[in-house]
Amino acid sequence: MEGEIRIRPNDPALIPIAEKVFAGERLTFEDGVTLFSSFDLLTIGQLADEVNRRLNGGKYVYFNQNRHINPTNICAFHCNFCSFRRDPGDPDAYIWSPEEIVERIRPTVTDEVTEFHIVGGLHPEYGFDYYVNVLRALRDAFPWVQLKAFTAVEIDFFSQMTGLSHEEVLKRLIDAGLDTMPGGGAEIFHPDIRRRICPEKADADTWLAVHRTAHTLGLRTNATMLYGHIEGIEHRVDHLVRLRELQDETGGFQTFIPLRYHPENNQLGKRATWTTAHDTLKTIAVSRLMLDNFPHIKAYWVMLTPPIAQLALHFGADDIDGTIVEERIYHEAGATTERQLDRLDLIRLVRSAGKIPVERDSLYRILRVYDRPLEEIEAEIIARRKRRIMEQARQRRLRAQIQA
Ligand code: V47
Repeated sequence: MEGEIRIRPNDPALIPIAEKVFAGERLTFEDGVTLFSSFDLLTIGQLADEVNRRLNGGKYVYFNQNRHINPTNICAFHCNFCSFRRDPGDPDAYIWSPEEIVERIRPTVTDEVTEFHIVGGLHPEYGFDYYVNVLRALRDAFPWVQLKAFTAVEIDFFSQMTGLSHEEVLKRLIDAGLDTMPGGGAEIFHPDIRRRICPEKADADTWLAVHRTAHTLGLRTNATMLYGHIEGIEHRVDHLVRLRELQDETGGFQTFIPLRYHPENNQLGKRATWTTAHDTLKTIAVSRLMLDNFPHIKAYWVMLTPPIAQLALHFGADDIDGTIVEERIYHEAGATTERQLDRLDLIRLVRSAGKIPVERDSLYRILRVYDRPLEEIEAEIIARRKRRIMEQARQRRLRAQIQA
């Protein structure tokens, strides 16, 4: 029966919200505040799981074979939550040329990798051409890989650097190979918090305007929220509502990724600490409930840790991101997770959470569904890996023979 409550909340404040969820009604700002204020985590999780079932079937979990690339850590801005940025001249500051990037990553890019995730510092002196050339070099060297590159903050920086409009910057990047945009740089939209954690960064209206323009040009993009530092519940809900409004307008967002604040080696860490697993699961679930028009919610395993990412799959998330390879931003800020997982690790992680892994590309086109017995999948992937290693060895022998 429509509107019937099929669960029994322990927190009575959640009863009207549960009614709305089962009736398929949109939740309000006040509902969001009530959800974040409640400690009835299991009810909130069940409601989010119900919405995920409705939107995504509930049985399947997406992942991809991707590779993160951070072309430079030199950054003109000084966001106080960032442990990754460096000033020019710092001993461990770096900037890789487009050719260097291609050579660095070549050994890890198999024909199964489908996405490069490219974000980095806003270099004060390298021009826009450098960033365009990074995309061109990657597109030329690995034409089968989709390029998910540059946050709205980077797009706005390129626009300021060149005097070009956001639209023109995006068009030039699309021409160089840009396929989709990541969701970074959103942090917390509310000005009371934004000016305290990233005063130099594009403001909320600008971040949203860049995504609106990208959607108008046909790009699909993601969105994030940096939570668990000095923001309050109202700031989180305000953030989610603003994203929902833009999605109503354009429909261009694919995935929302709540980013758990990591407090090590950054200024903000003097005032904020690690948030709890309870808060993380609640944030995933409330995001699923508030963002009723977002197709996917991502439990970014490198940030949550694999065990919490597994739990998140029962709290509304339907994506765990990908193989990553060489994560830097979170490891500078205290992440203790692996820097990468291979395809088999991700499949095992999803299967042992009772879900079916689905390998996707950047646009959520389905490439493979791993629903056969796990032993069969393991045997096939291991055999494929052996064949690849043997072929690489054969190539090395032949090259040596020719050069001798
Ligand atoms: O915008 C920086 C965040 C973001 C810290 O679109 C931090 O699929 C926590 O946006 N603690 C970049 N977070 C990463 C990002 C992302 C990640 C995974 C997938 C996708 C996607 C996007 O990282 C930044 C900032 O919000 N960040 N420092 C920190 N100390």
